Amino acid sequence: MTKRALITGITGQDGSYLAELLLGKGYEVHGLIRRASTFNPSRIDHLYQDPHDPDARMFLHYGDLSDGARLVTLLSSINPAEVYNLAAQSHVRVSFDEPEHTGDTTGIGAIRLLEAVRLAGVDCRYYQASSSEMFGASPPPQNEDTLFYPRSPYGAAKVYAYWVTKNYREAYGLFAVNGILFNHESPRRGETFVTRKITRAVARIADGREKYIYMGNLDAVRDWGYAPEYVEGMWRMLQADEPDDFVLATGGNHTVRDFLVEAFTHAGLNWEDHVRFDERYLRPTEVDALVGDASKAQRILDWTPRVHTPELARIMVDADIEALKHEGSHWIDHPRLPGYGA
Ligand code: NDP
Ligand code: GDR
Repeated sequence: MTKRALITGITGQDGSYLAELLLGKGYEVHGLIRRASTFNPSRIDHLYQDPHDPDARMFLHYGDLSDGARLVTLLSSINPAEVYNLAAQSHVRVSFDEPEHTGDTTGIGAIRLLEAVRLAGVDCRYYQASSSEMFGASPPPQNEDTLFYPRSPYGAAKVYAYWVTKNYREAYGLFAVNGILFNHESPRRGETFVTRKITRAVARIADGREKYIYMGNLDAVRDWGYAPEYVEGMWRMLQADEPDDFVLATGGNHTVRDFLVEAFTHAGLNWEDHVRFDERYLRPTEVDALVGDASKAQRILDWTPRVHTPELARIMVDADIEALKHEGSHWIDHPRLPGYGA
């Protein structure tokens, strides 16, 4: 029988790769999308199927994590075997500007969806997109046993979502898992996250369209992996024998400056000629260093990342240089890396 999955956040970076992965595995995929004055399905355009087509296996539904009643209705009518909660206000810097909205979507949104699963009486497995931002000020390397010490409204909201997911597992026997994912990027990454901001700027500077990029803290250390490999990890968590929580990370240790050097050098540019400081990109409290230890996922899920940060930077620069040739298209995949296992 065809397996049915519901993805919230299907229009985001991860949602688009996950939809692709699940369709490739034969699933029927349902995605939650938000009503906006302009339709924004650019990351999933290539997956679109006319719902009138009898063979269509991807369906989109209007809804919002702030609307609990709608979530109950949708869950009852779709009756999915797997639910992936990827929707969130996901930008850490923005969460300081919109703390209440972030708490409502990123934190309370998770319990609305869990409660909808319970009220609709759906027998499903549930994935919560938890984050390394929950570790915040706890020093690296971080794993599933590391103390949470969030440093932003976003991080605090994700801690709430993490605990209610665990609570629904213990209280109601729901197969609910937390994937604690470290930063993962791709040519589809949102344009205001640091990696994509850099690689887009490199392409535009190399092409003579811009001269400078304005940046915040270059000393922050992150563990940047490749998004298609991470969505494979999400899926594996829901296929496990027992529900549990897993860190996904590469274990790499790179500063924002390292990423700048790699990206600019790859395009034959000297980063110091083009990078300027702007304090507006600093955060009231910063997360200094996130470096993950994914040995549990390696052992239990047989999940191993292959793309490490320097290669990722090069993939993203190449993709942004290519995308600039087709200005107007939002992203272009790198032909060398069709996805996990390729
Ligand atoms: P994106 O920001 O690219 O995508 C977020 C998605 O959530 C979009 O589809 C967005 O819709 C949707 N969304 C936002 N608010 C609502 C709402 N109120 N109701 C319904 N949908 C909403 O995030 P990523 O794909 O990068 O990340 C996916 C998830 O994983 C997020 O929860 C993020 O916090 C988490 N995460 C991400 C990591 C990363 O490095 N990428 C690491 C760890 C965790 P729209 O397109 O309409 O804005
Ligand atoms: P992060 O990602 O906060 O780790 O959250 P982001 O790319 O925004 O920042 C990474 C680091 O770069 C520093 N930085 C800048 N960041 C941005 N965005 N813009 C700048 O100009 C800039 N200059 C320096 C930041 O201070 C920070 O230290 C991401 C999101 O995807 C979350 O949803 C997810 O949970 C975590 O990764 C894991």
